[in-house]
Amino acid sequence: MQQDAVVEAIAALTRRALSHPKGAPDELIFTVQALKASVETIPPLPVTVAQTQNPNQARSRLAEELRHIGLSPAPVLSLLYGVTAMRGAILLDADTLRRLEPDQERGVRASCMDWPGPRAERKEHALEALCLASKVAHCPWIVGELCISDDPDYTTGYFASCQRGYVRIPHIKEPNSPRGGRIFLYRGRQEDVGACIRWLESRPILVDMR
Ligand code: PML
Ligand code: MG
Repeated sequence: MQQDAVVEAIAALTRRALSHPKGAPDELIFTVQALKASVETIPPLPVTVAQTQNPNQARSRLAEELRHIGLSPAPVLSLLYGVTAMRGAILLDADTLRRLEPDQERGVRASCMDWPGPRAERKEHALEALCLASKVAHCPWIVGELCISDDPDYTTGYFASCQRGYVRIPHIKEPNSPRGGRIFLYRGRQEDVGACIRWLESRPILVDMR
């Protein structure tokens, strides 16, 4: 039964990758691992929707969210709006503004999270992002996350943190823009960066979306 579910999940992911709006993939890589740690179940972040009508308003809203968590927006936003084509997120020290990813081309990929229940065949941007953002906000060293989708035709982004919840931000970029990426804001000791990255990449989390 579980084996059938693994086969079906890989088939569904393959179909999805082959019909991605960014075109045909160069390669598909799947990793199937037995879990070593127990799975933690967490609630999703509460969702609100900003009333932004265009990219300027969206950028101002992101700035406002950064100020709420005590950060100066300009350097964080210029980094976010400069990102294209990273597989993972930028891990940014919220206090020193130093980038902490060991490989800056790849970034840090939040992974190993899911929600129980059926899945649509095509990418469900908002649900998948809420699942990821809920895991990331739950990470002990992360104080906030900013996201612009790198899918050219998807123009809703978000800011997320435990304090502010999941704030959807419509019209964050112009349609057909290749721009997009994520920033995870880190607060902690330099010697804990490795533990934070392992937590984001491999701690198994279920987000109870019901
Ligand atoms: C939303 O609709 O709530 C934001 C979704 C962001 C999707 C990011 C991505 O493409 O991975
Ligand atoms: Mg993407």
